[in-house]
Amino acid sequence: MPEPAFAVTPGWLPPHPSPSTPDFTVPPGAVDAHCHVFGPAERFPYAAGRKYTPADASKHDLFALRDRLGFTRNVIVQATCHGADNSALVDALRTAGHRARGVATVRPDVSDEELKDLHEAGVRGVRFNFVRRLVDAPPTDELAAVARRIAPLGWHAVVYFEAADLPHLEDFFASLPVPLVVDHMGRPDVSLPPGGLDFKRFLRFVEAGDVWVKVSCPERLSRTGPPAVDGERHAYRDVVPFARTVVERFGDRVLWGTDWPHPNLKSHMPDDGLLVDHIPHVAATTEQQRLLLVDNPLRLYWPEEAR
Ligand code: 0GY
Repeated sequence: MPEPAFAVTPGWLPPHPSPSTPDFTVPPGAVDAHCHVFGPAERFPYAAGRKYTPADASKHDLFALRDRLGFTRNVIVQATCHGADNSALVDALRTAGHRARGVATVRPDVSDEELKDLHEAGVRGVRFNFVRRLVDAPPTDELAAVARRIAPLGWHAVVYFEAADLPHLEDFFASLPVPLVVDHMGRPDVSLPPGGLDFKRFLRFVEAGDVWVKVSCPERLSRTGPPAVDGERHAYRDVVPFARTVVERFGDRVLWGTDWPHPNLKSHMPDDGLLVDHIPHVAATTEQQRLLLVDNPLRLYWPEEAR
């Protein structure tokens, strides 16, 4: 085959080869409430219309990371590169049994039978992704139709959007008949003050509805990045005031996740151990940590076990 006449940039970086052991010990029963499985492509091909191609990231590697970081359970979230084919997700859920729940992508014409199968596999929500670099979002009336289908199952909608899009989406979100879970704090611009108008608007939105927030992905939001000094384990410090504000105001509606294997990250591949050491900076008390990592995800994903 002739060499291409241009440099081919891979659409992926592989996950960190050897995440460090965190200093912070997560409480017993902790849930990593935002992570993914990808492929393997030869068994679970990526969607034809995807906007990036990730490195394969298997269920076995995810469960090994769970154990290494001290977590007990996972919430596995369907990412755009698998489109609305939830086979890799369902396969991982079936292997994990009660130790994982899932968030799927479905179309409005999904059959009752398919929804029942997804529920039995452990799916408890759908994801609506509005991030333009990732997906051409379906029209909101289609998404509203999906929400009406899943409401009777007691599921929720995980929503992923950029901060600048919240003003256009807020009325639509308020009209949905299901609880909402916002990915990555609605992606605030952390170079702006946490007390500024944009983040205040986000906090008002959370305050007003049945809205939960993942205080996740400092590695995507940070402008300062991981520590420049070797051995320094307090990373992504510019994100802390935002996450801390959310945890302090909405302690019983926050979740945390690694986002492993960190799809579509082009800047650097985070050390998952360092991400865990970020947690006590955003949830400072043991009570906040227990809510964030155990009680809240159990209420949403394992309500039969929640206290
Ligand atoms: C994340 C973040 C990203 C990717 C996706 O569905 C996806 O492809 O959500 C991103 O690129 O910001 O939560 O996985």
